[in-house]
Amino acid sequence: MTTASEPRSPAPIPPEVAADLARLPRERLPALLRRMPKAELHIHIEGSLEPELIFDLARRNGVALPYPSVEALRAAYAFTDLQSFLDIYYAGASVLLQEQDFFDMAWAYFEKAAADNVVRAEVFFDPQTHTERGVPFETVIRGLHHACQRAHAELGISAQLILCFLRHLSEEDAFDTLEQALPWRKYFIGVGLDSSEVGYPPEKFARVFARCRELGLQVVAHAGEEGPPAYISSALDVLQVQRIDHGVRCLEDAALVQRLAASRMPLTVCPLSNVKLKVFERMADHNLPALLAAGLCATVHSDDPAYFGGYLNQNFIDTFAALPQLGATEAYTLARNSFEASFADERSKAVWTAELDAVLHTLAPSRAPGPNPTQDRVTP
Ligand code: ES4
Ligand code: ZN
Repeated sequence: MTTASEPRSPAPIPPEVAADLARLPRERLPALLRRMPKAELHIHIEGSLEPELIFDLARRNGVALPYPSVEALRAAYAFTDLQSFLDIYYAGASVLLQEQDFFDMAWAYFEKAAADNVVRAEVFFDPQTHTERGVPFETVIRGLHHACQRAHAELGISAQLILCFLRHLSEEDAFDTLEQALPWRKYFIGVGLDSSEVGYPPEKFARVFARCRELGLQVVAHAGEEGPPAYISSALDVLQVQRIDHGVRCLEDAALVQRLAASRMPLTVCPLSNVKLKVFERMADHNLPALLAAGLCATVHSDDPAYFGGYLNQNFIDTFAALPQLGATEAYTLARNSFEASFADERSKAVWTAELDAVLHTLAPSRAPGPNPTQDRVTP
């Protein structure tokens, strides 16, 4: 049996892959980033709601918006911290009322994900944002599930849902949400913890997460985005999570870094989000290179792409453009880490890894021809 404390190592990079990585010229790095198959493990589906769709749904549902136009709404996306974003994010979600609305939102996301070569998506949703407004849980999950099914059938994306509890609400409220979700147990693979972090430590949700683990659900939690490294430690110790969402503040605690690296605990890092919410002032200040250099299983994701300036490929492109320490080996490692960190079955992971290796091989210039015996032969 595997335990969380058992040391684990990353799969080594095979020599043929290492040779392709070494030959890839820097100018082909953007093509590699775009064309790599990858897993999206940190996307809030409500954060994929584009202003145009917010306005369409408001019109369709007769909801009044406090902004006169798409442009005015977009202009309000100037955040100073996590809370300033969440206020606008929850307001945007208020246009979602019918099952079709949830389907339309998720389908629009999956079309974008397919264009970014996402082969696996583990999608967060926030039921309490909707049930609090009187939208039945069933309406939310039916619409999202239908979009996941269609994403698999029509786009070849393996898509699953993860239910997030809002940490600014009570544990009792989370238990109540879990109760409403259980008839739909087959429609989601796990639970997460999101919303305002500072002042709402993981300990608050110890009992509901214990219940979720008993039910066989996968468990993840946001920690160490704005909150201190101690929140990462308690997400591990108290909630016994299998991934940390964000986790970038772990570098403030060397012993924690050791622990995360030794256990290959994934950190689902969202670079554009971190810059927009001022976790880092500029992309050039992001600690992703340091996380990778420390041997951590970091991955790159998009968080709330409609609000933070781009989807998955944009996160990769902007991050690598601003951080010259990141090259082809880091790109490959991030894609591999995304499969390793996903909750998909091992067979699917092996298929995606082989596809990744094939994309890299196509982009790497072919080897210089070796000595050819027929050419060396002296013809009379
Ligand atoms: C979130 Cl960036 C972020 N952090 C915490 N909770 C969230 N919910 C949606 N986006
Ligand atoms: Zn998030």
